[in-house]
Amino acid sequence: MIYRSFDIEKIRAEFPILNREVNGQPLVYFDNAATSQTPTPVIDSIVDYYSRYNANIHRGVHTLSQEATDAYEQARKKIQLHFNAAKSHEIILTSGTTHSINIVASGYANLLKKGDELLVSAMEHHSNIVPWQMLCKKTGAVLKVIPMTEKGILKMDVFSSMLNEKTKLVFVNHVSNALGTVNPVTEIIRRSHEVGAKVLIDGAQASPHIKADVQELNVDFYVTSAHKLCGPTGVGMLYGKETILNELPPYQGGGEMIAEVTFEKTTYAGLPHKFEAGTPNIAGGIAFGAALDYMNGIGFDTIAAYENELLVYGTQQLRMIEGVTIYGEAEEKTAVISFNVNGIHPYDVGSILDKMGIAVRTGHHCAQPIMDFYQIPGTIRASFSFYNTKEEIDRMITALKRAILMLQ
Ligand code: C6P
Repeated sequence: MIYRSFDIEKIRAEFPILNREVNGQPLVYFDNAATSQTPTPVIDSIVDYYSRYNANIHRGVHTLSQEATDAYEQARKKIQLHFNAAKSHEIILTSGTTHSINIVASGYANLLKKGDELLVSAMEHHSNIVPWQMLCKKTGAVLKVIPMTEKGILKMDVFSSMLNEKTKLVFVNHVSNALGTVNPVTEIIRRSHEVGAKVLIDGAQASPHIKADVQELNVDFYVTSAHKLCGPTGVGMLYGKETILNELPPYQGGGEMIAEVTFEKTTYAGLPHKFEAGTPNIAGGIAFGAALDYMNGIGFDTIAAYENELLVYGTQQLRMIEGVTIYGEAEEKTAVISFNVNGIHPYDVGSILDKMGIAVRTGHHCAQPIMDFYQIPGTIRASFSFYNTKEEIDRMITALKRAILMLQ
């Protein structure tokens, strides 16, 4: 099938894992929101690094070290250009979204006081809740929750009424991992800045679908993980405005992050190294850059349009099955469908689908407050990527119908 400028068969051929069978059936991989699959050019970039120029970076004068340093710094540049950061040193390479958020949360430990207010949305991943709770414990600041509607849409009028001169930080995901809702982040950032609050946007679920422009958003911090967008696990980024990152203390001490060390005192390196203690995931960083090249080669507009067709089709097909409830009905959604079938535990459905070669995620998706909101133990989550097809959705629907017959 040819889809506009993109040839789905050619794209699928670039993902070796899509050729495998699971439980005797061709794999249908619908767990892309947990981690995406890896195309050959990204795998090759890792093999190439370990085969030709594996060496530590920023340390050696020898050729291998310089080649590795150049490739790593080139990857940082690619990430900078992709997210349109003003400067490459505003991109801190981390081990992923969770690490990135913890750097910021721990950085504010001495910058907040008792009674300061932090706002978090009702639809956050635990990574964007727990570090702030820990920060509140240390500082006496108070965590307040921006509520959402039954459809999984943030109540923006309530949000506005919560903002005041005590609000210091606001954290919201660009896209909810459990509901697929695309949040109005431009508006959230604008309104937060009016009261002088800084904003961190968790872009982990947006990055595979939406090309965020951090300067246009005027966001203070933007974070993501490479493994959500065809890159490897164990690497991600923290974007922060230079002036704000300069105010935050380092997160960890060690090699790389120093200017000078004596037993009496240490002075720290400038950005980005101040936040990059120790030997990083060098191959991962380089592969992160390769993943962005790969996805930009297809084009984010093309990806989003194709995935939206899958979302619309999958939603229609699921709605035709009696007893299915879909959670997350915002008008603007990425290709994530969270659902349940009357009275059947999501885990049971997920296990039967797996027997038929179909990978979906079941459970609370590290977003327990959302499950509490709907008073459910969890959901079945099918999350699509640009390498999935409508035929695969048909297979899931057929398998789901069989699972329902078996379980009801
Ligand atoms: N969500 C999911 O199945 P890490 O683990 O640090 O790469 O990403 C954490 C994270 C943070 N924010 C959001 C919105 C996320 O979706 C995730 C990861 C996966 O939904 C694994 S729990």
